[in-house]
Amino acid sequence: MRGTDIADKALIKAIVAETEAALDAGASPPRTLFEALNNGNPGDPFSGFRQLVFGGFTLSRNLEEAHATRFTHLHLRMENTILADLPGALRTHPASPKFVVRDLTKQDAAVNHAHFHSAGFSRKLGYNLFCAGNVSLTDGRLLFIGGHDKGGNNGIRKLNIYDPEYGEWVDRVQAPVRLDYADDPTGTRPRFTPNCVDHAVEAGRPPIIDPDTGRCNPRNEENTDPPDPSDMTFQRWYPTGVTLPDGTVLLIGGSDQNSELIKDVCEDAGGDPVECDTPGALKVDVDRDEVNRSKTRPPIPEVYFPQTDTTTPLYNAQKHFGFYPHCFVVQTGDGVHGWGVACKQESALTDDDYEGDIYTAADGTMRQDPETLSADSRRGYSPWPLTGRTYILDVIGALADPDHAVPRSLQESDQQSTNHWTFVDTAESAHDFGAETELVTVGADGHTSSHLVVAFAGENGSASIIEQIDYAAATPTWMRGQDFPAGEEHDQNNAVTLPTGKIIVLGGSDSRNRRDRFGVYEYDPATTALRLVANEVVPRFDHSTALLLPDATVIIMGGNRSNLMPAINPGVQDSPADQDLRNLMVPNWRIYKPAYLFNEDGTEAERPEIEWPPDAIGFGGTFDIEVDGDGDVASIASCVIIRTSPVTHNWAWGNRWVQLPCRQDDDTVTITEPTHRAQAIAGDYMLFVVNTSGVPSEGRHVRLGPAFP
Ligand SMILES: [Cu+2]
Repeated sequence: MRGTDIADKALIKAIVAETEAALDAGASPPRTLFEALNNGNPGDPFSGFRQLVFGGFTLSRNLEEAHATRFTHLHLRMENTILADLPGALRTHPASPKFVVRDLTKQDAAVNHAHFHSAGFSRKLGYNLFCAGNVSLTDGRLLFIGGHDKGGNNGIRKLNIYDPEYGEWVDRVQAPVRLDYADDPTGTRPRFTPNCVDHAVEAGRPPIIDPDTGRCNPRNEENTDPPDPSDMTFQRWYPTGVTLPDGTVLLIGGSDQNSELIKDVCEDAGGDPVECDTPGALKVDVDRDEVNRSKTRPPIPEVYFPQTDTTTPLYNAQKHFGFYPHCFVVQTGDGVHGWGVACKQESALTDDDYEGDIYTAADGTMRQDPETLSADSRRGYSPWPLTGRTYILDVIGALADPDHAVPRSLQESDQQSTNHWTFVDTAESAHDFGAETELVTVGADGHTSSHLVVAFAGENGSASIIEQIDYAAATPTWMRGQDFPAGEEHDQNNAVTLPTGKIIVLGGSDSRNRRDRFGVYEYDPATTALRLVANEVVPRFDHSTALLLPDATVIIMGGNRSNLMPAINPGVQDSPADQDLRNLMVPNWRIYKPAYLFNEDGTEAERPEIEWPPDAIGFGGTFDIEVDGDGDVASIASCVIIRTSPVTHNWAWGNRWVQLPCRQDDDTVTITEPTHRAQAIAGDYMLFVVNTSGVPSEGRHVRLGPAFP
């Protein structure tokens, strides 16, 4: 959630106007909107905008970096959580379409502005979804798992749900710090607020008020993440969600931090270090060692039940994963209960590491051993090395155990806390922060003939290798595909499975050497060959997103905004002139049109057309569609359904490609529905047919269900 989601827009406008006036007057103004909004008195926790909105905690600079540019005013009308109507939102200026970011003007932005709608706080969202888990439920609603409400690795317990049918977020309790802000946006009233007291009375506990400010103490999680019945037991940032064949959702992994352990670092007016409770002391930083030591990874999975809006932990199925463990529902048997969840990226901790005081899972006050941390630290916010070790979790078995919700700590050697996982194989790399995608093929006999998961490079391990595994094989084993070329190391990339079953990999970076990746690659899981098919011009890595659109093109969006303009001198700190150039950055989307949309002479290929698709399809039967087009164009070679689900952080969460058996009789194509609920998870899908020349139709929406047998 950006400040504009929850703050008084008039206040931001005033600050921006002041900044622009200062720029016009040739003064030395704050360089960025971020600075303009944060130039309050550092000794006064409520003098800056950031403190007002986020309760005194900082967010990382590059995520908020935006300049008071010509786009600012258009921006201000919009919340950070938006709904875009396609294709209007993709429209470019008809008289002068532009393809270079720095040429764009306010007029270009105005062409499609009306097709973007605020969908954040004004639609009842009350929490920060920054790096939450993202999945679609079987009824088409979107589930956002956890998120972030401060700095560091702090997670939240919230499960926020967006209902596209009503265009609204499901009711959740409002945070006392947000209520404080709404009462007094500028923090100028006498320093007392009733919100903490009211909330505490409701919850039957003493109010938690910051003695210095008289406001709700923003470091206390009761004030930033107040309890809701749907909450997870554990706070999570970067957790994974997996929608299961029965419509429930597995919640796993993620990060948290005990912010009450964080100590401020203060100086006096002369710049000398002093205790922070000294009169006149200025807060200059926080104690970084304490911050690192307070980072945790909840090893306990949970299950969310949408029908009751409740969650239960699985203390009997613990495993220590990284950020966003990549997990997929796989079939393990023939019956309705014959499925499990395959997860990779187990941490490299050993049994010895679990002894002592790494964490006490039972009460949630987990704390990393400082020696383990310093020895294994790879990067500031994700300090554990990860592995390619891959397991399948029997969720039904874990839930059936009456002890599953009884708190207990994780000990690797304690069978009671680590049950229900079956080891599969070890991939060479963990492929964390590498793209990963899955392809299921249903055979003519209704059985799964292959269930491929393909992993594209990533951070822990080699940043060049592609690996794939077939969960339909008798003994699923990771095997190597073609590597990315030398000098093209990849992480933070995006992968999109096309209707043809080939995978487009684009964006990404070599984050170890800070080099952006511009190649667009096509990977064929049938041959494991990789080839370069296009070159991008806009760098996209962390937080970028790529998604298949219904017209069978690929949209690529976002990315850390300070990187939308390439570094002028890679590896060198920006000069003021470079910074000015980078300040021209604007958020932009681009479309990749795969070669199947064109004939060899560059003209547009004629495409088969699906007519009369059903609204809903089920399991175990067949359904008919009509296909329009002449001759070869309408000769259908394959039929696929692709689940539509959120995409973020190099991962197409449950965005599953499923090829179904189909046969053609003139214009009618009869398609066999999936047999098992683990072959295709219930929910919204795009239905495509691909002709014998490899040209796909446009996708048509079908709803697969019901989730429950
Ligand atoms: Cu993130």
